[in-house]
Amino acid sequence: MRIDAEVVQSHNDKTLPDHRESFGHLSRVLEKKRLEPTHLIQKIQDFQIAIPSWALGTGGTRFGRFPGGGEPRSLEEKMDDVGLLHALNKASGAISLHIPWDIPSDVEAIKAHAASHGLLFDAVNSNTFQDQPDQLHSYKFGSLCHTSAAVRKQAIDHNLEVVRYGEALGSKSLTVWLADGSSFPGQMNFRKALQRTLDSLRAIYAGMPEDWKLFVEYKPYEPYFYSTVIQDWGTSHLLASQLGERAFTLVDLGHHLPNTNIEQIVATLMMQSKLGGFHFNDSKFGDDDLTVGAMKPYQLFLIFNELVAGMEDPESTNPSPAWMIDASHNLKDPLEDLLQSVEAIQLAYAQALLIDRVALEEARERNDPTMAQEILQEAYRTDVRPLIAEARLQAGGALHPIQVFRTISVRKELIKERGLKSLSTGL
Ligand SMILES: [Mn+2]
Repeated sequence: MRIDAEVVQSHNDKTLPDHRESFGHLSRVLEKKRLEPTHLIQKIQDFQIAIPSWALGTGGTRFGRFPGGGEPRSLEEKMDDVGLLHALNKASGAISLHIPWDIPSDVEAIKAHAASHGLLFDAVNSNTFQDQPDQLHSYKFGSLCHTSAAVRKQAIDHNLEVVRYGEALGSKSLTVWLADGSSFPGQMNFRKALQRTLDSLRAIYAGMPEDWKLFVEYKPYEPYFYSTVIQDWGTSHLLASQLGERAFTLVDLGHHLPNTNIEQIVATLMMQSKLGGFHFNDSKFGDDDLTVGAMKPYQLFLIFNELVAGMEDPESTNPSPAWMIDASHNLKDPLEDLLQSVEAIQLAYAQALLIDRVALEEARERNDPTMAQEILQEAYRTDVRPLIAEARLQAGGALHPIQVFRTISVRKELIKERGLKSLSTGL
């Protein structure tokens, strides 16, 4: 299924007068703050967020999975789904693949298919947290950290194979998330496990093309419950620093213990030019992988405050981070959830662009916490939804993506095409 531009246009026409009114009002508010709407719209349009191939089907919990029907059955159909999102929001112009779930059988055909949707290939992801049916050695007790050199070699070779697939498709980075860890005190030699992980990552890093980046993800617990080899941003940063200048830390919003100050981590990593990528989601308790902005939109704004500060710093040498969603959808339609997530990211980004940074810095220098809070909340409490809608409208997207998605019955069409029982590969 594809959504024609004319269909989007005709839906936009119905709500255009209301939109014009609210955007006109917001434009006047912004201009009073000496902010140029056209400039903001350009920035919002340039901000593309990659959709992970594993989030297009219904995710599960460890207790069950309740598929909603019409899930993509192949890599082509996964790209079709991202194409649907991009046709509606014009902000999902990239897909992040996971190997072995997304091995391209015909590279040229896959590339042409992506191009027909206007999609690029973002970071590729390896998988050493599960055993595949044809696999010689098991990852039950770890992959890159394993005590056995043969297991480590298998995991390294898998990562290099993922790089080769990514290279063929035009991807420029590899994200490594390791489940490696232990569930019982005494089970693992922490020092040896970390050293072996570093050595394995060195072999992967050495096998990447020269223009590739390596993103090292971290997570404090799960699937193991006592220790994780790359447990936090400090460990990830340590590994990335020892690997070299094309290795970076990747921040996943769900990979922190409760109440962690993630915005401070972002600031520190950008200061060190080591923030490589971002996995957006939201959480209440742990790695809940909920819709972005569903739980803690103010935290998301504060994170974007640091991201924008880092990106706008003329002295910063941090490369532009790779933006990705990493979520799992158990209750909602995955595509609707992704539309909501992308919009939440755009809203937080736009609000962070409104912050009066000169005044904020002055307030900080004179130790004025009241005014610093006023400045941040002035930006946060501005309703920028018409601005995001206008950015979509000008790019040829929908004023109200979810409304269009429902009105033209996208899910029903997908079920008709793919069947009610179709299951997507992925988490
Ligand atoms: Mn992640």
